[in-house]
Amino acid sequence: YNTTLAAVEDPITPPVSVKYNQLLINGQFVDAASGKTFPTLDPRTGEVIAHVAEGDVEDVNRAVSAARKAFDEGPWPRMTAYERSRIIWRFADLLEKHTDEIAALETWDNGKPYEQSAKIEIPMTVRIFRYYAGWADKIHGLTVPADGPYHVQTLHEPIGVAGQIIPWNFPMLMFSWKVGPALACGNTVVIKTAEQTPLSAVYAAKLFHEAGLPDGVLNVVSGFGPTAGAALASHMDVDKLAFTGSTDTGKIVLELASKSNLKPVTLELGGKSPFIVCEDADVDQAVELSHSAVFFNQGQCCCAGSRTFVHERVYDEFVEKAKARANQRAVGDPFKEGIEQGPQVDSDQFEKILRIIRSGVESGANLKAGGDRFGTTGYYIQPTVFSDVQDDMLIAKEEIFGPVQSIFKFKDLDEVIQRSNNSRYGLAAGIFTHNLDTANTLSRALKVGTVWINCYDVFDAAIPFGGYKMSGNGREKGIYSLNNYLQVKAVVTSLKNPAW
Ligand code: TXE
Repeated sequence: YNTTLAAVEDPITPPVSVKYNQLLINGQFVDAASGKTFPTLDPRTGEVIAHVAEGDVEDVNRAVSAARKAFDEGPWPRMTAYERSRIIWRFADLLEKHTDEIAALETWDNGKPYEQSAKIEIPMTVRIFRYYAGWADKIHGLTVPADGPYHVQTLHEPIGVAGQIIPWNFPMLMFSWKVGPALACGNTVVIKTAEQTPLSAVYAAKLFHEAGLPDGVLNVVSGFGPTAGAALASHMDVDKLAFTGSTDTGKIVLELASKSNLKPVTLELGGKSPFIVCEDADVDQAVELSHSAVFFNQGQCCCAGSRTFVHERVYDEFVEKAKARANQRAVGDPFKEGIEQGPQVDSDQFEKILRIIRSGVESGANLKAGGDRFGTTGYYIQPTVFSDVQDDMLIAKEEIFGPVQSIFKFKDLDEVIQRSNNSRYGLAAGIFTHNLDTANTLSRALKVGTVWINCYDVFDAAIPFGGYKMSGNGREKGIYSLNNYLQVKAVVTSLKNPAW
C-alpha cells in the first residue's frame, strides 16, 4: 500500500468550489424556512466541505405546492412532447459540458475515484437523460377492440407530482433514474437528496433550468430522512413516490405512503447478490470480474456481488488469486490518478463495515486480505477478503456495503441455487460459466431482478433494474420505468353507427 498511503495522509485540493448550497424551489435558490443548515463532509478527512440548507416539513410543503402548481397550471404537461424532449436533451448536453466540475463535486462529497465519476457516473447520467428525452414523444395509449358498439382508447397521462428520495452511493445516477422518466412523462418532481451528498444534484437542477425547464417542474430539497424525507413520503399532495435506499427505510416510506394518500411507491432497496463461479469457468477472468463486482464504488452498490460462490474444484486457486487481486487494489485519495478505491462515504458506514469485518473474524471465517482501516485519516478501508464463509455468518447475510469479499465453496448446481436464493434479498446475480445448460438453469432458477452471465454491472439505460423479495418492487430504467410515472385512462365512446 505504500505508494498510495502518502496521498491519503496529505489530501489533494479538489479542483472545484461549491457554488450552490441552497434548496431549489420553484426555480429559485432559497434558504430553509428554519434558516438551518447542516455540514456536508469530505470523506477523505471528515472535514466540512460546505454548509447546506437543511430542508424540513415546511420546505417540502413549499416545494410540493410549487410542483403542484407547475403541474396543474404550468406549461410542462401541456407543451408538446417534442418540446419536453428537447429541453431534457439540452440539459443532457449541458451536463456533459460540465462533466469535470460535477464529477469533482461528486468525488469530493462521496469519496469515489474522480476517474470513475468523470468516465462512468456522469456519462451514464447523461446517457439516461438522452434515453428518456427520446421516449418523451413516443408515449401513447392504445385503441382497444371491446365488445359492443364502442370506440375504446387508453390515454397514458402523467401521474402528477412525483416525490423522489435518493441515496448517496451514486448521487447523479440516482438523480437520473428518478428524474429522467418522471419528466419525460410530463410529471413535476420534488426530489430529496441524501444528506451525505447534497452537492451535485442541485447543481444539475440549476443546469436544467438553464436548458429551459419551467419553474416549479423540478424542485430539489436537501435535508435528512426522518424530517424532509418523511414529509415527502407522507405528503397528501404527492401523487407518486420513488425511493432508493435501505430495506428498513423502504418499509418506513411505504408505511408513510399508505397512511397518507395511498400514493403508489416504487422501491429499490438493498441486496446480497450471489456471484457464482462454476467449475468450467476461466478462473483468472472470474477473479477479476468478481473483484470488481464487489469492490466497485468502495463496495457501495446495491447490486454488489457480495456472496462469491466458487465450485470446489477451482476453489483454492480462486481464493489465492482473489486475495492477490485485493492486495493489489490501488486505495488512496480519489483525486489521484490511477486510484481504484477511495474512502467510504461517512463515519456511520465506515464503523458499520469495520464492525461486520470484526464479526467475520470472530465467527471463524478465514481472513485472507485486509481487515482494517487504511491509513489513519478519513474513512478508508483495506480491501478485505474472507474465505471459508458459512451461510449463517453475519458477513454472509447482512448487506455490508463496503469493500469486503466473502467467498463460499459449493459442490453442485442444486446446492448453489438453494443457497443463493436463501436470502431475504433478490436484486441481482452473476453467473460465470461457458456451459449453456448451466447458464440457462441458473438464470431461470435464481430469484433476482437481474442476471449477468459472464459479465457484471452492465447498466445500459435500456435495461430494466429492480428487485425480487425485499430488494424492492417496480423496475427502473428502460421502458419499464415509464409505467411508474403514468396513469392509464380508458376512454369509452358510444358509437352512433356501429356498422362503421
Ligand atoms: O440508508 P437510508 P443509509 C443500504 C446500505 C447502507 C444502509 C444504510 O446497506 O449501509 O442502507 O444507509 C432517506 N423517511 N443502502 O442510512 O436511510 C435518507 O435521507 C424518508 C442501500 O444511508 O435508506 C436518504 O435520502 N426518507 C442503498 C435515503 O433515505 C428517509 C443505497 C437513503 O437512506 C428516512 C443506500 C425516513 N424515515 C444505502 N430515513 C441502495 N439500494 O443502493 C432516511 N431517509
